[in-house]
Order: sequence, then structure tokens, then C-alpha cells
Amino acid sequence: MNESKKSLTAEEEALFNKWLQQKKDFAENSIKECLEQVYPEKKAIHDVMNYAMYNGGKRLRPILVFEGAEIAGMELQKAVPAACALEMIHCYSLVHDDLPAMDDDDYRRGKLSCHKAFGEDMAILAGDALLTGAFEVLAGAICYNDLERTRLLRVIGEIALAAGSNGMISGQVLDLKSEDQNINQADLREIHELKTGRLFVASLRAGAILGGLDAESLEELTLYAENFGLAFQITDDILDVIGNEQDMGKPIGSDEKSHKATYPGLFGMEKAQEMARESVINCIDNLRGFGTKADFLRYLAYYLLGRSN
Ligand code: GRG
Repeated sequence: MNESKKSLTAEEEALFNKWLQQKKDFAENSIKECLEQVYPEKKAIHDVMNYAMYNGGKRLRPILVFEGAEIAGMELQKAVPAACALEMIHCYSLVHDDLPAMDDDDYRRGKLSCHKAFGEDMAILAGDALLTGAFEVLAGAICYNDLERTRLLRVIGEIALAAGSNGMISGQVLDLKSEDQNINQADLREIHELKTGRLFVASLRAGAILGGLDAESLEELTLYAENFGLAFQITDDILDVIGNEQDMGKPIGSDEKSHKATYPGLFGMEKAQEMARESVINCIDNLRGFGTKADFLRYLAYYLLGRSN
């Protein structure tokens, strides 16, 4: 794929959608198998965790883990624990984010949010169990040799950092505190970099680190993922204004309702769309050294501009 392209043709888009579906199916099946192994004995809380895990997510984070692993030349099966763990952390964050004490959302992915379906107590506990379980899954990665175990330790550290009080949690704190406040572009960038960006970065890096990718290429993938997170968030803000409720699986206009600062709110819709395009171009610029093996990542960045959910 040519780096200087500005958008995909209809034919490329159709091909990419098939490719994306295959990757999503692979991620979903891998996660299911992994969780069935970790939790062979069924407890009541597993129904709530399963509701949070299997309700139509796009699986972008596990897909990024597998892409990182593939680019590094690693057998995909060995990236399953990291892929599963990152999706568990993502799903926990959505369950807790929807709670009345946070964003108070009744719908997620077109279904009742977890606390609406099972009650607040169960939703809190399922979120806690998903977060703890992510590290249980990572610690149980028994298929690794000594070198891979050393890399796994680094990955566990990076995932913890991305999800914890120096990463996603701080992003959520800043986000909640920013409601009704006049915040500037730098503040907004920081909120989203922490809240949304860090998990994307940790995902792509996890696969690449496990596969032993060299430091320079890892840095380039990191820059791709940082710009991917920014483009994802700008398009998320745009969809909250002009998206379709059915596609989004939740009411639109929630950012405005909760007086949150957004890219379209701060810069206007046209400029926000231009900023999303710029971040996608920046994503792709960082893949120059990877040749055709990064084609999926290139297409995935373009996909953000046309996504409907
Ligand atoms: C720890 C409570 C707590 C929150 C962490 C990530 C986060 C902060 C909250 C999630 C809220 C949110 C809607 C953030 C905007 C960006 C985002 C992560 C959207 C959802 O991600 P997708 O579109 O979700 O990848 P799917 O449903 O496809 O898995």
C-alpha cells in the first residue's frame, strides 16, 4: 500500500472489511478459548463478566496485539494471553464507566449496560474481576520459554502502567473533573492520551515486545499507536455528534449532555474532521520502514475515518 494515499477506494474498503472481520473472529475465538481455560468452573459472577465481554465489541485492542506479534514474526497463539488480558481491561473500564457514579449510561453496544442488566453491585464486582482476571491470564501464560517469560514480565509492567493511576485511571479522573470546565487543547489531548490512548499503545507494543521486535521498530509502532489513539478519540467525539444511534448502540449527544469538552466542541466539526485526518496520516507515516507487512495497520488507520461505531 502506498504511504501517500489520502483515502481508500471502494474496492480496497470492501477487501479491508473482510480482512477486519477475519481478524475480529480470530480475536474473539482466542479470547473465548482462553477464558474457558482460565475459568473452567462456572461461578455466578462469570455470567456478568461474560455479558460484559461478549456483547459486540470491535476487539480493536486484541487485534492490535496480534498485529504487533505478527509484525515481530511471532506465532499468534503465543499472543493470546496478552490479547485476552487487554480486552478484559477494556471491558472492565466500559462497565465501570457506565455506572451511575461515572457516566451513568443505560446502554452500551446496543444492549443494556452491565449495571442495568445485573445491578450496580454485580457490575462493580464483574469489573473488578475482569481487571484482576487480566493479570491472572497473563501470569498463567505457560506456553512461553525463558526468553519469552522475560518479555512477558515487561509486557505485564507496561499493561499495568497503561491501565493504572499513571494511565487510564488518571485519564478518567481528569475527564470527570473537566465536566463544566473550560479546558484547552492541551488538557483535552492529555485526557484522551491517558484515558483512551494508553491501552491502544500497550496493545500494539505488547504483541511486538513478546515477539522480540527491535527497539527502533518498536518506537515506530508506538508512534503509530499514539496517533491511532488520537484519531480514534477525535472520531469518537465526532460520532457522538453526527453518529447514528443504532450503529453506535447508545444514545448520541452524551458528551454535550454531560458538558464534556470534545474536539468538535473546541474546534468545530470541520476542523475536528481535519484533525482526525491529520492523525491518520501521522499514523501511516510511522510505518514507512515496515513494507507490506504493516498493510493491515495502514488500512486500520483509514478505517477510523469512516467508522460508524
Ligand atoms: C476505569 C472507570 C474507568 C474508566 C476508564 C476507558 C475509559 C476510562 C472509559 C471508557 C469510556 C469511553 C467511552 C471512552 C471513549 C473511548 C472509548 C474507550 C470508547 C470505546 O472503545 P471501543 O469503541 O469499544 O473500542 P468497543 O465497544 O468496540 O469495545
